[in-house]
Amino acid sequence: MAREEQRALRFDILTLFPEVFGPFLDATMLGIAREKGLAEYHLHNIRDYSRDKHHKVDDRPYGGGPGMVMRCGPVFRCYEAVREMAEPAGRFVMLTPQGRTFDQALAREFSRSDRIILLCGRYEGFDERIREGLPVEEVSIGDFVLSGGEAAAMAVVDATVRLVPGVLGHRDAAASDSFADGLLEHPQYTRPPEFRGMTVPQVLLSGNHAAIARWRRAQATERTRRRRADLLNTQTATTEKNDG
Ligand code: 6GU
Repeated sequence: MAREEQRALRFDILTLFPEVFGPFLDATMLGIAREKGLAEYHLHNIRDYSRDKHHKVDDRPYGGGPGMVMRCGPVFRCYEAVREMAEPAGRFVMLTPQGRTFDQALAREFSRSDRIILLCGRYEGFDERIREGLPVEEVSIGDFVLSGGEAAAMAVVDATVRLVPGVLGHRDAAASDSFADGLLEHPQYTRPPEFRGMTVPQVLLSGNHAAIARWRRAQATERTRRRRADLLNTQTATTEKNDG
């Protein structure tokens, strides 16, 4: 399970648009994670697994209605071929607005696994037998509709890889993130100390580390209470569960 010897976290991305991932995976943190040997990204074009003479991967829905539905054949064959390319099986995640909402806790879980296979859909949806016949976990990135799973897959890969130990430069950078402790992040400032009449809170310039820590905690709590009171309630619920 754990990557004791720091084996790379392997992503396999099943998509009709592999070309849209290139620059995203090459640039910045994700590219650095790959260079450090901490993550691998393998792109697979579902269309390559179509046996149709026109490489069709979608068709009209039985019963009528608008839009097109992703066909079973190409998705099953693509998954099965990719599954056999490496061990272990890992987790197989279907990106769909019907899934469980992705959050920091799930990102942390994913970052501890060895392998994640991501299935991106297009069109109006997947033939239901893909859900029935393959071991999918359905994941959504929020209550809105994207025209395809690719942008959602990028969000999942980014949120996951930055939690893999060794990816971020500063050892504690991920620990101080919004959501890491169930709170939004406190306000941050950098030079100059005054900009267009706006100043930096005096405590941050004081060098008093205990006072700074108290100020940040209070700011994070207040900001969370005002903007996302639901997060505070969740934290209380978790504490209560752990206590009893
Ligand atoms: Cl994972 N896919 C699509 N198509 N739309 C979404 C989504 C996923 N998450 C939120 N909206």
